[in-house]
Amino acid sequence: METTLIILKPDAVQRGLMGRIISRFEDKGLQIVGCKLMQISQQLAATHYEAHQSKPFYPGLVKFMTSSPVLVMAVRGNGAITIARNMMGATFGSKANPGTIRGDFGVSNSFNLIHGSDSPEAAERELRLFFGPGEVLNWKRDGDGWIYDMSGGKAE
Ligand code: 3AN
Repeated sequence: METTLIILKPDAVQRGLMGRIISRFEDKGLQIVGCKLMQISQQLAATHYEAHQSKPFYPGLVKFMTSSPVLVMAVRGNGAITIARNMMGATFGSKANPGTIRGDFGVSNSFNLIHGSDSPEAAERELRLFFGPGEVLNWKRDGDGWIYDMSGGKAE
């Protein structure tokens, strides 16, 4: 099972889209194993986006991400990183396909509603940045036997 970091950005929270976006992940069969509303500090934004520090959009990105609360989630499932990225859609709302979160809920390129880790290494790093010890719960979901085929001894 993979766990990925999802951030519902300030525009998603301010526009009242949290419930609808969370529902998409639950409807898909992914499991929420961590969730909290928080205000991202300048320092956390700088660390999270350090790979983008030299990009022209970086100052605006940090200003946006620290401007208002975000909802951070740890989301788990088989192939959760790729599944979540596909559900999010292309980076820019104007380009994202219908049926994706960015494609259905936004038109802006800078205010693009959601972040999702893009690799297992990024997920591990980002989960550690945003969640402290004990904040990601390994809870048993009773419906898993109907979400995954467990007949071979592992989740398929
Ligand atoms: P994604 O979130 O789709 O993985 P990345 O990792 O390429 O996109 O970029 C990180 C974040 O930086 C994006 N979520 C987006 O908010 C912002 N960003 C990327 N490119 C631009 C751009 N050209 N103009 C404004 N913001 C951008």
